[in-house]
Amino acid sequence: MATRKGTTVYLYELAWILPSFAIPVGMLVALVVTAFGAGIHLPGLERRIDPTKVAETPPFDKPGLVELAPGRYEVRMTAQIWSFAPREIRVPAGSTVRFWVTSKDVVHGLLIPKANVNLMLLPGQVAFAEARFDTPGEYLMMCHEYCGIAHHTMAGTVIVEARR
Ligand SMILES: [Cu+2]
Repeated sequence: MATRKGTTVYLYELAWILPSFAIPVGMLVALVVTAFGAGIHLPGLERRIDPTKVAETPPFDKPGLVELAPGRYEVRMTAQIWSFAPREIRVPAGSTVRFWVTSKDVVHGLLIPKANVNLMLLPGQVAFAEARFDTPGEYLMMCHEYCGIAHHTMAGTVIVEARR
């Protein structure tokens, strides 16, 4: 009897010990896969500019859309209370757009739900995203980090024009 009881306790113990090892190992694997496989990481020093001099620092001294090649665009964008510059971007359907964005003042966000763009914009930290716009129409860009009293008005548009 004493042996059976002892075995039962051991099995219950094992049922807790195994997950207590498996869960942290699983989390570590997820961390390694996202960091090295998906390239997700914390903001680094290499893309940092002086947040007080964003307006003078290229390419953010001239915010706007630049055509790199046919169908390939780059937008240099700044976020400030409570707007994006440029506020409107026009590209033909089928274009790939590279977004380089930073904030001039407080923490903002850039969310384009229909294009799977989701960036946190820290002052002076240059954020990057690339998106392809195949379907003509208007794509809402909005700030999704609360940035003050008029946060809800901070929005812009990507207009994707049909090719003729
Ligand atoms: Cu905001």
